[in-house]
Amino acid sequence: MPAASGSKEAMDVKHAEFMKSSAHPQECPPPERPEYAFIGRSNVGKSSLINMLTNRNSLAKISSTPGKTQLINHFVIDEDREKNGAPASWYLVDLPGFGYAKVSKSSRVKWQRTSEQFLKSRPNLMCVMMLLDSRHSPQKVDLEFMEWMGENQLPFVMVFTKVDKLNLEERASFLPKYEAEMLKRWHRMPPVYVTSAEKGEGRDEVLRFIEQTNALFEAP
Ligand SMILES: Nc1nc2c(ncn2[C@@H]2O[C@H](COP(=O)(O)OP(=O)(O)OP(=O)(O)O)[C@@H](O)[C@H]2O)c(=O)[nH]1
Ligand SMILES: [Mg+2]
Repeated sequence: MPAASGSKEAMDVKHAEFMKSSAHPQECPPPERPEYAFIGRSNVGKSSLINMLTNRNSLAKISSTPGKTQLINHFVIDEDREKNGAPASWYLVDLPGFGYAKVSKSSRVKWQRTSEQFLKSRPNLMCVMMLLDSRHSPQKVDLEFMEWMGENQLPFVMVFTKVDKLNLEERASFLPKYEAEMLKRWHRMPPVYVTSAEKGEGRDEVLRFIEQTNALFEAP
């Protein structure tokens, strides 16, 4: 039987469904599937990336409807899917965007507390997908948040968004620049994915990463 990592063909998403919005980590679905939390500053392109990965036009819109923006939103991907006889479905978690200047300080603090408690409480959290806008130089909030994840031993990968907006020169230089900043704080770079929701770039790579990581999940 081929190993999950042996297939060149990236997994595709057949089915994606909104499951639940939770105000507190305790209200989240039971940790019975591997889980990936998507996080990033407001406007980074999180909804667009989620829609691109799941092939849905407006899946992530649900998360931005008023009232849900401060919540932990669970989507179940490929609920009935199996691979090599084992369940192969997963949870995609859309966490509220952070660093949004227009929200009050108190709701920013609340966001942070909820998201941090959530991330620390999930035994099924396989990886945090840290979204970063490829047009922007490294931002303090992002660097600090990654540092916090490191301190708490939360695995994460960096997902650069909107690369279609870069010209050739920027495209060649944004990653080395970011890397130089990261290496001031880290011994080595986490895995990096370069994406464009507009062009579908990076989709296969991200889905392949998720599929390979799903294979490491041990059900509780
Ligand atoms: N050119 C280009 N534009 C993008 C891409 N991804 C997102 N955008 C645009 O960037 C803006 C923000 O995208 P969203 O997906 O709504 O970002 P978000 O992070 O979900 O934003 P909030 O939910 O408001 O915090 C929109 O105008 C998108 O059309 C991309 O890959 N390429
Ligand atoms: Mg959004």
